[in-house]
Formats: sequence, C-alpha cells, structure tokens
Amino acid sequence: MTQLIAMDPIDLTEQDSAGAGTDLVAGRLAAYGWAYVGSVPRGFDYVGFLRQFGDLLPQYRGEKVWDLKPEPDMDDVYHSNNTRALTPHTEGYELAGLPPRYVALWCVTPSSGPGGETTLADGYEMLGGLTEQDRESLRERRYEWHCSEGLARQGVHLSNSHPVLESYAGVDVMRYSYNNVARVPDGLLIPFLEAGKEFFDREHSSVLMAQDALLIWDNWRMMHSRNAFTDRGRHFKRVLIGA
Ligand SMILES: O=C(O)CCC(=O)C(=O)O
Ligand SMILES: [Fe+2]
Repeated sequence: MTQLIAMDPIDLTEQDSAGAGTDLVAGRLAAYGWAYVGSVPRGFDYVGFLRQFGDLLPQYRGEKVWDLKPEPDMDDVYHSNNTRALTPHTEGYELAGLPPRYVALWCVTPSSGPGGETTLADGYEMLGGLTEQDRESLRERRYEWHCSEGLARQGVHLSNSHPVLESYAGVDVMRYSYNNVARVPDGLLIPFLEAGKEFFDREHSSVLMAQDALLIWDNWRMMHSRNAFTDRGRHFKRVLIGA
C-alpha cells in the first residue's frame, strides 16, 4: 500500500504555485522517505527547486551537479558510471562527517531497453526489524567505510570510520554499504549487512526514470541501488543536499 502511494508520480505542471509543488515533495519525503516527480514544467529549474531542501554539496571533483552516465573502460569494476548492477547502499558513507541528507537524480536521457531501474527501500524499517541490543551496538561500534573500486581507479581515495547508526538533531542517520565497508567478523556487522541486503531484495521499490523526471530521497533513511542495463545513453544528473 505504502509503495503504491509513494510511487504515484507527482505532476508539477498541475500545481497552482511553485510552493505547492515543494510542499507535495516535502510531504512525500517525510511520509515515505522518497518522492518521484514524473512531470515538470517546461524549462524547469531543477537546481533552484532542490536548493529549497538544503545546500548542494560538492561531489567527487567538486562539482555540485554530477553526471551519472556510463564511462568508457569502467565495466570491469564496481562503479556507478557503468552499466552494471549496484548493491544496496546509502550515499556518502565514505565522507568525513555526516552523509548528505538528500540525494536527487533527474533524467536527461532515459534508459531504453531492459533494466536501469533505480531501486529504493526503507532503512528505518529494516532497522526496526533488529533487536534493540543490535541497534545499540550499531551506534557504538565504528567501521571503516571506503569509496568504490571505480572511484579509486580514477584517483578518488576516500575512507573514514563511522558507526552504522548515529543521531543528528534528533534524527537517525543510517549508513549502509553491502560491499564498501571493511567486513570485520565481530558477529554484528556481517549479519547486519546480510539482513540489509535480504530486506532490500524483498522490499525495494523500482523506479524507471522517465524523460525529465526527478527522484529525490532521504539518504539518512533510505537505501538505494540500481539494476543493470544495456543502453549506454542512459544519463542522469545528480545532486547531494546537505543537512
Ligand atoms: O544509476 C542509478 O540509478 C543510481 C546510481 C547511484 O547509486 C547514485 O547515483 O548514487
Ligand atoms: Fe548511490
């Protein structure tokens, strides 16, 4: 039920004021952790709209709007800029300090052909299925999170130590990466990663981004991933929005 309401595309061309559209997206984010805008007015100012949710953070090489599209010669590694499937993650676990509050993607060129869906599942719901004791331990223990193999090959070598779970201004912040965290066999982390992946595989929603569509999610709450695809023309823009 929840998934149907969350996925029902928002049409920003039907709102009688810009503020009504912002309120609609903010309401979906608060209720479900994500919002999908299927239609936007002609000449829509994505950056101006998204800045209402917070400041845009610089990405890997300092760019505030980053291109998500397959790059040549990167198909042999785990990397967002290729055509392969990703594994579930939250964004920015490898950064110093807090991860971005929101992640937004908009579609310059949709994927034609099979696959290419962006997938999302509710990390808070996943955490709710753990024991209180495990949640406490996930706040106390710190793990080493590192950036993807693809980024490392391109000279971006970032790693930082963080707990899975922390609180900021009364809001829970979850970090998750199935593959880019050092898997210490402490009896907690590996079972947590496996439970997270099982939850994601079972509960995720799939979004096939339409031309000009906008997808935004609460990155402190939601896990995301994507399915493999074949169309090397698939091209999205991405912004990361700070707390
Ligand atoms: O390709 C996608 O749909 C999502 C890629 C991703 O994980 C990201 O941009 O953070
Ligand atoms: Fe991502």
